[in-house]
Order: sequence, then C-alpha cells, then structure tokens
Amino acid sequence: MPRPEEELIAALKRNGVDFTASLPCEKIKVLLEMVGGTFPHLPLTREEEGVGICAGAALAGRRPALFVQSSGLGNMINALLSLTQFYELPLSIFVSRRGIYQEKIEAQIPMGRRLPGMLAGAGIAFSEINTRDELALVERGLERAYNTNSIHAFLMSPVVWEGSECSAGSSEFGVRSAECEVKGWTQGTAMSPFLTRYDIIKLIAPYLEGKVVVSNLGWPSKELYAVRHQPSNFYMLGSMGMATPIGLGIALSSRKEVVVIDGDGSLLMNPGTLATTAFASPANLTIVAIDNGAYGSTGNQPTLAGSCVDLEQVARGFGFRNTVKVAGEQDLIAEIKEQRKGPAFLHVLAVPGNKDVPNIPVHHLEIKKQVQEYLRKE
Ligand SMILES: Cc1ncc(C[n+]2csc(CCOP(=O)(O)OP(=O)(O)O)c2C)c(N)n1
Repeated sequence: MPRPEEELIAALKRNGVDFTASLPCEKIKVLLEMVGGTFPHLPLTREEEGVGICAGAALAGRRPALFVQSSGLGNMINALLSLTQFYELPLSIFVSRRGIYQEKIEAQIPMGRRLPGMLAGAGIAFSEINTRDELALVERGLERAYNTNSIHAFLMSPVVWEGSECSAGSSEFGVRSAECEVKGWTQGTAMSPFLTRYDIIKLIAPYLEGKVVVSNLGWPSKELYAVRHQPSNFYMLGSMGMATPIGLGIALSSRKEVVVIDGDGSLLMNPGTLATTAFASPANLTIVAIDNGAYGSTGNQPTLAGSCVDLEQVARGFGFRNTVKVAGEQDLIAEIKEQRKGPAFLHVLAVPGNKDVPNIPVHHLEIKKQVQEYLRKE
C-alpha cells in the first residue's frame, strides 16, 4: 500500500499539476519534501504571495497547487477572491488543517475550526479530507479546479498522515532541510553561525530582565519561557509575522524598553513592518532577529535568509540606521549590553535546531494579563 503522501502525489501527477509552492506546516513536512522533489516548487515567504505567483503561472498555462497551513489561508483570502476567483483561474490548495485533532497549540483552534464556514462564506469549493481513505476525494476536486478554472481547497486532517513514518532524512526525494544549506552571502566573511536559537536566548536572557519581551511563535517562545520567564514576556502562540508589529505597537505606547525576539521566516513573511518601524522610529525598541536560515518550528525547511537574503541589509534598506550583525558569543553579549538607541536591529546568525523544552503552561489570557499589568506600572 502506498504511503498517503505518495497517493496524493500520484493524484497530482494524473491531473497534470506542474507548478507548486508552499509555506511549511510541521504536520506536512514529509509531504512538502516529496512535493519539492517531484514538481517544480517554490518556497514562499507568505502564503498570500503564493496566490499571486500561482495566478501568474495559471495565466501562462500551468496547473498550480499550493501547500499551506490553515492559519496561512487567513493570509490568502483577499487575493483568492479578488484575483484567482475574480479572473476564473485554476488553483488547488492543500491546507494542513490544524486545531481539529490532538492540537497542542491552542492558537491554531480559531482558524482551523472555522475554516469550512470561512470558505463557504467566500464561495470557495472545498473538500474535508479527514481520513486516509478520503484521499480518494482529491481526484474529483482536482478535476473540477483545472477543468472549470476554479479554486478547490482540500482541508487535510493530520489523521491522513498518521502512521506514515517515513522520516525526512530517509526520504527518497531530495532532502531539503536547512542543515545542508549554506548562507551564500556569508561565504568569504568571518560570519559562520554556530549558536542555536536556544544558545542565543540563554546568552541574552540576563539582559532582558525588566524589559518587555515579545517572542516569536513556536519554539522561540517555549525556549524563552524555559530559560527565563518573567511577567513582562509576551509569548506569541500564533499569528506568524506579528512579533515586530506587536513590539512596535508596545514601544510606541509605553516608555518601557521593548525587545522583540523575531525569526527570519517570520520577518520575511511581513518585511514591510521594518519600513513602518524605521519610519515610526521608537527609541525604546530593539529587534533581535535570530536568523537560523530556516523555519525552525516546522521542520527546518530553508527560508530565503538561508540563501540569498541578508536581513541586516533589508533593515538598512528599509531605513534602520542602527543595525549590527553578530555570529559569536562575545559579540552578541557586547551588542545586547550596549543598549543602542532604537529602533535597533540586531541580526544574530544561528544554526537550526530546537531545544527539547515543554509547552508553556501559562494560559494565553494570563500571559496577556501579566504583560498588561507590567505595562501599566510606569
Ligand atoms: C500564517 C502561518 N503560516 C505558517 C505557519 C506555520 N509556522 C509556525 S512557526 C513557523 C516557522 C517560523 O520560522 P522563523 O520565524 O524563522 O522562526 P524559527 O522557528 O526558525 O526560530 C511556521 C512556518 C503559521 N503558524 N502561520
């Protein structure tokens, strides 16, 4: 019996899919590797751009398919309606549906559960694929999308992939995890990353005391909690791409020092926020951009910061004047101690890797309450 991933890929091939793009979800990391090894594939920085790219590909006669997480569908909805649907272009979307089965991240529940209602409201056809047997339904949806120039979303429950134990490393398809990638732009410089995100958080933790810290979703927040919890830490549990905007909003509304621990994947999802931050120019804001060249929380799929993008240069180009790049311990500590006038952008090069730490045991409304109380004390 073929693995579910193979069955899905066979259906895509039968329907002539010849263009794919994705933004990862941990639950489909094996599927993504196989898709990347089978079809022309583009890694995305934001799900919404995938809609535009696939619309362009469809205009040129391709049969595009997108692979995203349920949260990502929220980022796509306007483009789906005002572009793909409006111009009657074909698109299949495979949505890794979170929040419905053994979900450990509560912030996944609001989008994941409401997805069918949202799609129905948007007039987008969809199929719920809740078991492996229901993979057979994919065929009909694909035919419909490509033969009638319409969108079809497949809401894929994590149950479908259960028991498909092929590990990323043993896949016969090209392994594309970030460990094998080299930062092109660091070659020939003395900047070789060797610290993990956890090492970095541990090194900077003593200097975060008493500051308002906004930490990126997923493992960064869990690691910060494990290293040093304080009531002024705002742990993001969802809303990828919002760490710097949240920090900016706080910094503009409070005299407290604010530190954002952001990630390369998240900054690339929403880079325009760096322009807004440089424009607003709060002196009390420092962005610590931990750049491991990967979507660390979802299986270390490479981000474009792992190959072509130098985030420090992006920040400078968007108007930041106070930027620095560090890779080693001593430089990192020296820079975090320095308390530069903000907005400051501290680009910290890292290697991929997550520390095995537990989930944050604090309820999200309690996280909010603690931060609000701290911000009220001037
Ligand atoms: C809109 C959206 N798309 C995808 C995801 C899945 N996801 C959660 S964390 C993450 C990776 C974040 O990568 P980065 O900001 O580089 O931080 P790292 O984990 O590498 O430290 C992804 C893709 C999500 N939560 N929301």
